[in-house]
Amino acid sequence: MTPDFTTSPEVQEALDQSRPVVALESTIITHGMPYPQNLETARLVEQEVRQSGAVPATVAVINGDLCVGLESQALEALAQTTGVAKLSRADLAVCMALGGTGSTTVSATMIAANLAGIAVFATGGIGGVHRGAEHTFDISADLQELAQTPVTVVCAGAKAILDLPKTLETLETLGVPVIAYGQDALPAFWSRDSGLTAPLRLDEPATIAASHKMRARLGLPGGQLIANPLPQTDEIPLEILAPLIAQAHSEAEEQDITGKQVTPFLLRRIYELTKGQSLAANIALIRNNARLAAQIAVELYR
Ligand code: PSU
Ligand code: MN
Repeated sequence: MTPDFTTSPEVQEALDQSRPVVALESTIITHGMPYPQNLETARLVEQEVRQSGAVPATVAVINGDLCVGLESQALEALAQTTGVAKLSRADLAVCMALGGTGSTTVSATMIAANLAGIAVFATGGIGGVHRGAEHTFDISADLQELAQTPVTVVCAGAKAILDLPKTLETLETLGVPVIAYGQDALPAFWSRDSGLTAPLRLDEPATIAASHKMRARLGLPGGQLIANPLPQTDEIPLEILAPLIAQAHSEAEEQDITGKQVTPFLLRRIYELTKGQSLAANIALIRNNARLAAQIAVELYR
């Protein structure tokens, strides 16, 4: 049985020629940012990957097709469509079987990347253990995926809307290496320092690539999580964010926001409460992650 996915001509050519490719997710486009900044950012991110010597492969399900690499028009249509499904491991196959359209979260993008033979993936922030998870059991499927799918995921740390200590503990239990890039502290998405020390630190794309290969040689099934601090000029210090995050959380609770809606709701409220500053930081960090992911992919093929 052939794997059920479609690669764009550009991505297929790169894979055929063993040239570096970086997978990109699409939930950040449909659920993480407003239009038109989402489309502009998606294009800038693809450009960053190209400028650093790799080919970008944005992943989404379009009319039942699992697309690895989106052509410009498909990307534009996805960015403008509202009410698109947000797909994780659990609902990817149902969406495809019904011929539906959906954006892929970190978990579903990792599945697609692995199917296509893409080893590196850049995103903004991963999902994790939500605050209050001891009551809600809200733990992102992204964590399980990192435990079982061998893709190196570059993010800016976990979002400060999550419970970061519980997220780290869970990743340790699952055997996922959490590697801060170029510093000891675990970055927290909009801030460079979460106040927690990352379990691991690497300073070079080459060593990140080497440890990716070493995991494969050991037969370890899961991926690596690279936490790349955003550029200093774009960061929002935790002291400023903390009260806004607390406010967004109590609003989510009051309004009974649950399940898949939680993350998009919190991101949208923080965007509003920071008067757009969180979006500027989000754009800067995803571009920064795309560059590092491309550098790692280049090293993997060297
Ligand atoms: N980071 C962002 N915006 C997003 C996400 C991450 O800046 O929209 C998405 C990612 O696709 C991630 C998902 O996989 O949120 C996690 O959702 P949940 O917490 O429902 O598992
Ligand atoms: Mn959740």
